[in-house]
Amino acid sequence: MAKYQAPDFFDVDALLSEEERMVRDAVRDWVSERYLPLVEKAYRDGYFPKEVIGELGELGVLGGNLDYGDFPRLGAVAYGLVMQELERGDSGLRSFVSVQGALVMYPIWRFGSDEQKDEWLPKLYSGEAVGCFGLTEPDHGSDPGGMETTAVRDGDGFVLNGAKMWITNGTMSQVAVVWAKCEGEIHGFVVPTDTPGFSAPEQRGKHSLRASVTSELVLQDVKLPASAMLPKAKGLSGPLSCLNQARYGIAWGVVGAAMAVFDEVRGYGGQRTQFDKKLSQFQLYQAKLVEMLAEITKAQLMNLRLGRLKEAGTLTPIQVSMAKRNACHFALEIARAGRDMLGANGVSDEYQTMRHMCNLESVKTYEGTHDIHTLIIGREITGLDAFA
Ligand code: TGC
Ligand code: FAD
Repeated sequence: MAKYQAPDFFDVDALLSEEERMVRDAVRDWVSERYLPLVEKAYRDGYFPKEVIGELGELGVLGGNLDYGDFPRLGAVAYGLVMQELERGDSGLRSFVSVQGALVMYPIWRFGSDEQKDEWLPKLYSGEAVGCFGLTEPDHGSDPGGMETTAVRDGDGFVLNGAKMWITNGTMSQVAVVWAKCEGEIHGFVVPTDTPGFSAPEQRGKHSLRASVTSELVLQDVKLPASAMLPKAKGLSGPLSCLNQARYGIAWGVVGAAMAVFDEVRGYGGQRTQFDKKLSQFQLYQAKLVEMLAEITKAQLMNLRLGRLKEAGTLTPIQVSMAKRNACHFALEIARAGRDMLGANGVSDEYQTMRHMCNLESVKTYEGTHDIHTLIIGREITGLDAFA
């Protein structure tokens, strides 16, 4: 495979600190050397290559953005660059890290008790334990506020009943953060997955994110002590705050996938000859490359600004919605165009573009679909709530 040449048309590199570049380059090299040789087989056979989990811990990317204990903390831009590089490998890899850090460690860190933090954060940070986040249900995806999973008080503890669906990492997790209604109010629960009554059957048959584990969570009379509830989360804003963190990572991540596609088709056009000319010499081929690079460049700049706002503590959820929506839309458009530009080779798994394209269909859907983010931003612009 030719060496990866990351597109950086506006020299965004020059706007990064030396430390940010070092973190990015370390993950970039790890993805090239360690992960890319594994991913096509994993994708074809439909599994997550678990052997990388401990290495991700050693790289410091699992919850690396959290200010906890002696974790060496990554700034928001460095964290975003890590997501970009991981998703250059595969959206399933970035998903694993997003869920672990933004959707499992973050709620425990932000809403958990000291005991919950001490029990789970170090193990999740190192990769010794894997976690999942159960919000979506079979009948409640875009509308999580309608969830039907219940937590009923039982003596000093709770009994959980219900079902979650499309849960990343579910089957391979040791801990699940499960959202349920208790006396009509949404609360989060830290559920060890060996608790009797809890099971997480894997959902097979995906055309997308095949190198990622996706599962149902089934909760049948799952008895938990009072200490399992996240004490500081109450209402839908609890899980939605976690989504802000994960959506931030996605906005960066999908640009990595788009950058990988651009690199592949730029290289291909310079090699492949038709009508006695390189494909790259045809105006239509060039126009497609230009569209790709323009959207990648805009998204890189948007992400950098997003990250600096996050570091300043002024980033709003609406800004995250705009970045997630825009980046996913254009990354998918770029991958679809790239697939076409590779001709028949574009459907072969000797090229990575179609894998990215198929993955991005999921990424556009999860963490709030394109439509849902449109309506979130529309509500902000107009003051009128399309969900009410
Ligand atoms: P709404 O009335 O808008 O809000 C209810 C309460 O929540 C507050 N809130 C937020 N808080 C923090 N961050 C946000 N982004 C927030 N958005 C809203 C809001 O202020 C209110 O608070 P309070 O105190 O007044 O109660 O509620 P709604 O029911 O109308 O919500 C609509 C909507 C569309 C915003 C929301 O439900 C939504 O975002 N839906 C999309 C669902 C989604 O994104 N699910 C993702 C599941 S996890 C996942 O996909 C993981 S994939 C990971 C991987 O593999 O990488
Ligand atoms: P629906 O909500 O049924 O939407 C279907 C269509 O209707 C979409 O096009 C949507 O935009 C549109 N629509 C819905 N409401 C409106 C409206 N008001 N106005 C206009 N259009 C609307 N969830 C988790 O909790 N944890 C996870 O780890 C997780 N991982 C996932 C991994 C994968 C691979 C996938 C595919 C999903 C994952 N999800 C996870 C679930 C994901 O968050 C949901 O699929 C997503 O929120 C959309 O919900 P839905 O699939 O029920 O679609």
